[in-house]
Amino acid sequence: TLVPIGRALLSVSDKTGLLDLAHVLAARGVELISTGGTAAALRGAGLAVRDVAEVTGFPEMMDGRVKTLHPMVHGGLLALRDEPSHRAAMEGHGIAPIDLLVVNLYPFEQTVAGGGSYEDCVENIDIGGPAMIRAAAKNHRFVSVVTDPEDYAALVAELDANGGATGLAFRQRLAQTAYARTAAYDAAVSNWMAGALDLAAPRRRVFAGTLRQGLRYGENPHQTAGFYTDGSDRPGVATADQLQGKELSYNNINDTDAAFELVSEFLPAEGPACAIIKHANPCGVARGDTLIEAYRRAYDCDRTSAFGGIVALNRPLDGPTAEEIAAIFTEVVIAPGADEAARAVFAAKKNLRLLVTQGLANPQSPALAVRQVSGGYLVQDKDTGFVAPGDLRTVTRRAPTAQELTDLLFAWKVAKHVKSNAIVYVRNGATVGVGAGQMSRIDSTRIAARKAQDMAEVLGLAESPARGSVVASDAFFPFADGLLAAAEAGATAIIQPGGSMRDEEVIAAADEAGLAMVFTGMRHFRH
Ligand code: 93A
Repeated sequence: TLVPIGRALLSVSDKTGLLDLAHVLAARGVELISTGGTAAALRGAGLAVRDVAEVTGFPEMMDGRVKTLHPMVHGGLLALRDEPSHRAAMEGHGIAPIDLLVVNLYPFEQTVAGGGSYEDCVENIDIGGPAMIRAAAKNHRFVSVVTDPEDYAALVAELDANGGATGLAFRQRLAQTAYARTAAYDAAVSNWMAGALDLAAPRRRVFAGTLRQGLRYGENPHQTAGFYTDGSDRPGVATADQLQGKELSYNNINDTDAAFELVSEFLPAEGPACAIIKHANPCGVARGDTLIEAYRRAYDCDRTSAFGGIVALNRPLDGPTAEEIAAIFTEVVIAPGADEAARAVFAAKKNLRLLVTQGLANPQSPALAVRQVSGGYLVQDKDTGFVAPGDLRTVTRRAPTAQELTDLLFAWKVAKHVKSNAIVYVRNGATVGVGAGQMSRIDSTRIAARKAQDMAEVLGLAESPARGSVVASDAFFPFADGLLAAAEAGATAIIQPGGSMRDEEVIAAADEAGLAMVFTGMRHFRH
């Protein structure tokens, strides 16, 4: 199954590593064929190369749209070398076999991410490249196809190990990678078009990513896992730079995403904010006059759970805050930057992972959310719902005070990021009790109140910080009991979607208890 490489076609947009590879091939006596830009680069390095135009007998035409789409190329890639009729066709038409194809595609994803015009994006849809990749991959019994500069070293190693030939298993691996690449490429094109055309409900969508890193294991050690990017270049865990620390785990990435998406709800201009996440739920979220104050207040909400947590900040990490965070065991810190002092503090904490993003995520920017079910995928618009003060409807006799209103909106933003059923107690711009992921709303309400009581005990407070707090509920209270439990815990105001059959009963109970309650008209389930 060893196939010696006699002839190679090189056609690459990303010229990284090209010359090194070409030198190795040339030294092995491989004949090189290339398209315009690639051929020019090779000639510039003193390598002998034949133009594809000479092989096809046609010039590259139509702005390069047609260069390699020709039987002299595709026949050389697709012919079965051991099939007499194929050999006869090759001989009859003067088609020489191509044993190695090295192609990477027009930078479509980068053009989209860089905000290219519609026409620019269209022009960057590569046609000839994917056609060759798919042809070569189909014929992997004879042809090696490399689609990523990262695989050049493996190719060279394979040639070294086999005296200039490749083995079948190696070619099969390359072919599998090749189809992953063309699938991801076409998915990027289709998704860009869906976005550019602003198609409403997701229909006939496709999802494919590009491997960013293999992971040591998945949610549990007996599960394998990998981390893929979707090419969209959004600020977030998939595009962040890891400045230091151990390799991110599957759970780290999941939690870091939750932390960063949540803290991104708080505009830096409105002041520092911090979110601490455990198991994808916030165990503390707070604003502060300074970043360190925001962190301390978030930490105080649930010091026990914050241990080994993920910390997200809405402003660049500074030295004092870094010092405070480093004082307890923290898995990951993610922030839109980190100054010199902060980096110096963390340098002493070798395991602590520090991720730096290019700005915050935009919670209103549309995206698709995909989840797997057995045998399929569930696809929906990401929850970009946003409630402005003007959207609120006061339904009780008493309207919230200015301070209550600020806290209600804060609590609402946090509740959006808590798994349902979500109940969030907030006082003065900091969570004081979070009830997450319970099967009944009343349980979440009770748990949140108990967490507030725990906070009082841990911090040695005279009373539960739920006294004088406000409460957000991610969906309506189906009965008055949840609301009454919140009132009993000391909450003075409530934000919830409304819309229950028993709204009147719930409103009456709120009035009875002297609470202020506002309806958002929008719910934030998160499962
Ligand atoms: O415009 S294309 O779709 N038509 C083609 O026939 C074709 N052949 C190769 N794009 C085509 N390519 C692409 O050109 C390759 O996939 C590669 O990305 C690029 C290399 O062009 P150059 O060698 O001129 O830099």
